[in-house]
Amino acid sequence: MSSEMYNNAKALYKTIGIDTDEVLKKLGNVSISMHCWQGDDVGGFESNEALSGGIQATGNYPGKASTPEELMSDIDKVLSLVPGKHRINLHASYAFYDGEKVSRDKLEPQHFDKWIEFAKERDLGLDINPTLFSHPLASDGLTLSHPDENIRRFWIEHCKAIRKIGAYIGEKLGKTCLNNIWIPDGYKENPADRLSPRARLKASLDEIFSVEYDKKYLVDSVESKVFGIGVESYTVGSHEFYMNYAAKNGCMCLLDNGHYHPTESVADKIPSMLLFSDKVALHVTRGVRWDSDHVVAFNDELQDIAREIVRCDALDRVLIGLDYFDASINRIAAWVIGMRNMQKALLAAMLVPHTQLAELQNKGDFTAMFALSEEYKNYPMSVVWDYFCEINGVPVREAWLDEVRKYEKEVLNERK
Ligand code: RNT
Ligand code: ZN
Repeated sequence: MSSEMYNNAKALYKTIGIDTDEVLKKLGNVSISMHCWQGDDVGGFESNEALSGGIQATGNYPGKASTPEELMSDIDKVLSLVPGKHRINLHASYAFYDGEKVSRDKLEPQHFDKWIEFAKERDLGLDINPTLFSHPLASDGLTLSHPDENIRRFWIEHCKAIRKIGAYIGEKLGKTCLNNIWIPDGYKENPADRLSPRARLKASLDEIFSVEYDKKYLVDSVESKVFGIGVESYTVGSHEFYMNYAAKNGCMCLLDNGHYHPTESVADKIPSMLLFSDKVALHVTRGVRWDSDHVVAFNDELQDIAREIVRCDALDRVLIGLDYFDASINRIAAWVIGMRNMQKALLAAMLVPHTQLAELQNKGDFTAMFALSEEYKNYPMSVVWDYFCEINGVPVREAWLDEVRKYEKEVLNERK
């Protein structure tokens, strides 16, 4: 790409008070937590237990990673096509078992040493999630809220083990690890008692979080949901439940934008959350009808979320992670598309003079506020994006797709 194009765009943005060089520096510092589970349809390394817990990966595109080495190689491919330095989001089910069978409540830090090594070599951060699904003890759709004390205890011990592992990861990497708890618990039919399962979940969380870790190494979030497949009538861990829990107990809320009613806007929730908590975590995804986990597209919803983060000046207070799993297209491409879209949305948000628009709002000049917001949408953001890819040494525009096709031919198609 000619730097002339970039310089022209830079000059144009300067007329509305935006310094594109500064913007690119800022964008280069945003690290996104990339979910490892897009690579193998949330399979994990533990067993061949089918995916359960109200979530489903549909499709059977060839080339799925089925060993840790394959998954790591796929992640490397993705990272070579995405600008910037990022984080990898792991699930407990991606522990290295080395042939032995380790019960989830007995997982130890060393089961993640290979991931730590992987991250260290590449200067990446790591995040972690306990896995409370795809397991015989989660087969009736209840975990931390289970009325059976033994089952509930098993899952409490699992979450405790994962927090210990998260703190270890954070310390080893010298980068804070986010531990996010999501549970599938709920009922297909309207329950006779909505209170007791939530009381049990609350008691479980209290016990899990009773162990304190240095916040430099481990921070915690709790993720709500509105419904899942097979648990349509009642979700124990609802938004209100976790928002109150987080506010009272000093952990973070994690907002997954696929987990709300279709007309509810997660973008709109961000400023409210930020007024009451230091940080908020996100799972950025795309809901389509029953599925909350389609590949992230560059749509209005994504741009609204990015805009809110940027204009709240909260890039260091909003922990951005992706969460989707599509098995119907090349999985590497699915990852790259989502990561690059998230970055493009942040860039688009950074290329708008928010202070100027806010002043117009405060003056009551809604005509100008609206007119200018619409005009700014047509400024040459794509030129700035191309330049960003170029200076970060990753393929510009759709050139990344050829790399994925080559990898598919040479690597993915060779897999059984
Ligand atoms: C499920 C939640 C949860 C999972 C991952 C695999 O609805 O979004 O975050 O997608 O933990
Ligand atoms: Zn999620």
